[in-house]
Amino acid sequence: MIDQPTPTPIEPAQRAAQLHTLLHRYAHRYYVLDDPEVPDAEYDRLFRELQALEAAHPQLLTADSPTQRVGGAVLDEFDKVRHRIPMLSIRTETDIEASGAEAFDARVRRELGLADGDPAVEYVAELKFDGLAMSLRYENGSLVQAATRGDGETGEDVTQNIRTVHQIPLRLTGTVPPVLEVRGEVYMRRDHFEQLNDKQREKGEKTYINPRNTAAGAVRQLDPNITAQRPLSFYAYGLGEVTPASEGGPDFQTHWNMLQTLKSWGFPVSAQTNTAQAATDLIAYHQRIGALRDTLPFDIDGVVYKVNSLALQRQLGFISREPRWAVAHKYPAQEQLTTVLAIDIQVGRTGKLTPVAKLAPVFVGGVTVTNATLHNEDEIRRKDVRVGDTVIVRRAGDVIPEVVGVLADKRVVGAAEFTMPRACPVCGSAATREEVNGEEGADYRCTGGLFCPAQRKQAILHFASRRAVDVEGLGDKLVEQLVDAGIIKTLPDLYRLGLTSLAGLDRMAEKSAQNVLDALQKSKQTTLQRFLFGLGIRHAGEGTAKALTRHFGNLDAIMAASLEDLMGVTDVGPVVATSVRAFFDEPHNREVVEQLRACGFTWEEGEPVPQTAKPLTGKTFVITGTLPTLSRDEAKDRLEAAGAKVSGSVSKKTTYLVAGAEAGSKLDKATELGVPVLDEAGLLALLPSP
Ligand code: I6G
Repeated sequence: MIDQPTPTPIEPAQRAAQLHTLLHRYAHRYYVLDDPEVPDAEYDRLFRELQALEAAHPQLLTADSPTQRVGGAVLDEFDKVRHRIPMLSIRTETDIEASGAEAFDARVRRELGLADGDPAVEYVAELKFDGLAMSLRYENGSLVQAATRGDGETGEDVTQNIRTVHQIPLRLTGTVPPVLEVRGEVYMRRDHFEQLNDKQREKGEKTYINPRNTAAGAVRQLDPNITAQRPLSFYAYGLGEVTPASEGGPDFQTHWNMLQTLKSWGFPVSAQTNTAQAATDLIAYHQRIGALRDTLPFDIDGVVYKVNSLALQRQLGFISREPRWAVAHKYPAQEQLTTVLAIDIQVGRTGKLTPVAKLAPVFVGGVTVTNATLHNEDEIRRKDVRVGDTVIVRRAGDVIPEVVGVLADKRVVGAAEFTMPRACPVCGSAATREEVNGEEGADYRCTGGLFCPAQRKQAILHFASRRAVDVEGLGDKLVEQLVDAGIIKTLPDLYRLGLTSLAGLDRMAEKSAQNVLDALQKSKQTTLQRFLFGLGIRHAGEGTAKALTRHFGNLDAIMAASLEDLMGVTDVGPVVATSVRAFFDEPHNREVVEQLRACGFTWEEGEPVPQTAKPLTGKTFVITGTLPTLSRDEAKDRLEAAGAKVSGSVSKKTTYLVAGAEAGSKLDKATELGVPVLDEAGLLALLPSP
């Protein structure tokens, strides 16, 4: 028998060291470079292995272990930290035009004694993230302390909290000086901020005002477990105390070179950092970043220019604690304070009521803002916005201005809580809160769909559409003209149009006008189902119109049906039934229906059709792609006539997918869910002959 060498079991300490290296590297690739090297599951597996190892051998647990990013004890207060090198502030150039950059370059050149003919000064241009300044101290490559700026001399020790920020390395890579203080900005990305606010909304809790305040609040949490739940980011832009070159520390010649080295040690450095020659390059940078500003994943309030040569920086020195070699060149503020003068309600084309704050005019995001959306009743409640309040209004890019928060301590005594009106401010019809998927939705809607001037164009176009009463040639341009010119106010006015008023419209020849009148005349011979569908009752599509027609037989019976009666109709649930009832409860709508009837609409009214068993009752079909002979509408009509339900999306409840040529994702979904797929021949085999 041959002696097999047994593999020597790896020492726990050695394995822990291996795991540290791997996990630090993977985390750096994931969080800093945004370029993951291994799947999350692999990271988690190694992480758990290290946790188990540290639990079994507590002596292996070090402060810079990748496992030490979460939680920690709740503090009573933060310890004070005296900055060995003060944390300076940076001069702000308030002139946001190109002249701001020119003035800085001119100042630098003057201070350096450069004449007009002397060479250009080289700068580094960087983003000024809207966050809070942080000083990170590393000793022998491990993070030992994180401190806020405070007054620049003394800050607060927030190490526990900062450990939870994944972009901040707990241990550095490469050869690093024994003492290294790195300065930079902790901030929150906008998408992370929105996700945090989505969670707040789901919990029905107050939303945060902006990423900057949220990041600042998270850093100053006494409970690090709370900080750990706030996704913070970091970027490095400078140095504090560093082992001097004479004692083996780095000997940087330029700011640019220093930033590249910080990057190689594991710090996130903004990819938008550039070198720049003279004022022309600075101006171009300010303009380029200004144009990009709204597409960046984080807020910036300006850019920063720094003289690149560290020798020149030393020569320039400081003035009243601000470096002469750097300046922040701002952009227009995206948030401002103003007061709420009133809360108005706007009614959209579909009847949605949107509360809008009328504001004392304020210059924000480059324009004067007087209105800001408040979205809906819940949002107003969450933010507790009241008339008279001082609010923060935000306008970024082309996004509609928004009230992001209220300064509660500035509220005037007696300011009343806002309540949504229960009547449409445009037409006086009842406004009701919608249901969405059986739950209370956030929006109120005007129920006077046919009558409400705000919904007029939409209502007319829908009524005239092909699957409703089908008025050929009545498109949106014509409806727009007719309504804007005040020729028609309500739907029945359409049927009172004369040739003269129509032919008098822009670009309307007499022949075309006559065609429209003929089409209007023709549309009056219709079916009850089409007429009912054309009324545009919310949630009542063609399927509902068909079911109601079949069940009740005539319009009067439908208009008179109680909620219970309506819910007794096949495929009519509480949402649809409530909506139909609310529609016919609104006197304005009944009036319009009566007027339309008086215009001469005719259809065969009959006795309610007894619900006989149909061959495809209870089966749900989805149609996708192009069928060889049947149009999509024909297939739908024939399926429905056979008792089937035709749905728009594939789910586990779908009985068959009918797929024609160029069937796309619906076919993939059906295959994935194991839903049987039919071609046109298969469909025809299931249908009774027409
Ligand atoms: O507050 C700051 C933001 C950005 C800075 C800064 C910076 O560079 C990109 N640089 C310095 C030197 C200082 N504050 C003091």
